[in-house]
Amino acid sequence: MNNRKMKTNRLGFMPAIFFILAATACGGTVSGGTSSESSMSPDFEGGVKLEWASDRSFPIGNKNVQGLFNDRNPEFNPATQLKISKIPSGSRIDLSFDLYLIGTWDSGGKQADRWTLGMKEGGILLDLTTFPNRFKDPGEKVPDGNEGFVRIYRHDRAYWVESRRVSISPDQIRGDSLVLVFRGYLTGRKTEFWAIDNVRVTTHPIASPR
Ligand SMILES: [Ca+2]
Ligand SMILES: [Ca+2]
Repeated sequence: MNNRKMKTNRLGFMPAIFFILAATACGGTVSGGTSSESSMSPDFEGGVKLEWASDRSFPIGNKNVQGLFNDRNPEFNPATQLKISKIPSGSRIDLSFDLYLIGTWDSGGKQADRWTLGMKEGGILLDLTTFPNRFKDPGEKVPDGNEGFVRIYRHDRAYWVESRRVSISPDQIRGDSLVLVFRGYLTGRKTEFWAIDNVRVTTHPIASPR
């Protein structure tokens, strides 16, 4: 019953979100300055081309973030991928993004969760097992240090945001493209979710050793 309600709600607001994103993407492409604000839009930064596998978004605060994700709940995507192509030979890639951790993520214990950023070809760049989701009470009703709340399944879920940064060295890049996989491993089907925003990719040419 709850599931059915959720689906109806999501279909109701999705067209409006797509319109906003389309407008953002167009504006960004023309100006070249604002497109990186949205992690949804195909983007060009530092000469590289970015393509996202997922185009789902969700409103959090005054932003549309990419998500929500949950690998235990078929109503949500379990992961997303970012393909970076046209990478200049011998470049180092720096990637930064905001990770939204929503609900009652657990840092250890029987309900422990995990979040990883890896390369599709192999290799984990970021492996998170501790999360900022803290509560002042054992019943996890009073969050501590959260950024705000998101309404999901008729519950206001607290969320925390972590800014993360990784560097990918030239020897980790084969050819001129790379596929990054963002993935969470959750125990909570309706209590734990994640999303990403403000994804920035910059390339730094490194002189080849000789
Ligand atoms: Ca939990
Ligand atoms: Ca958990």
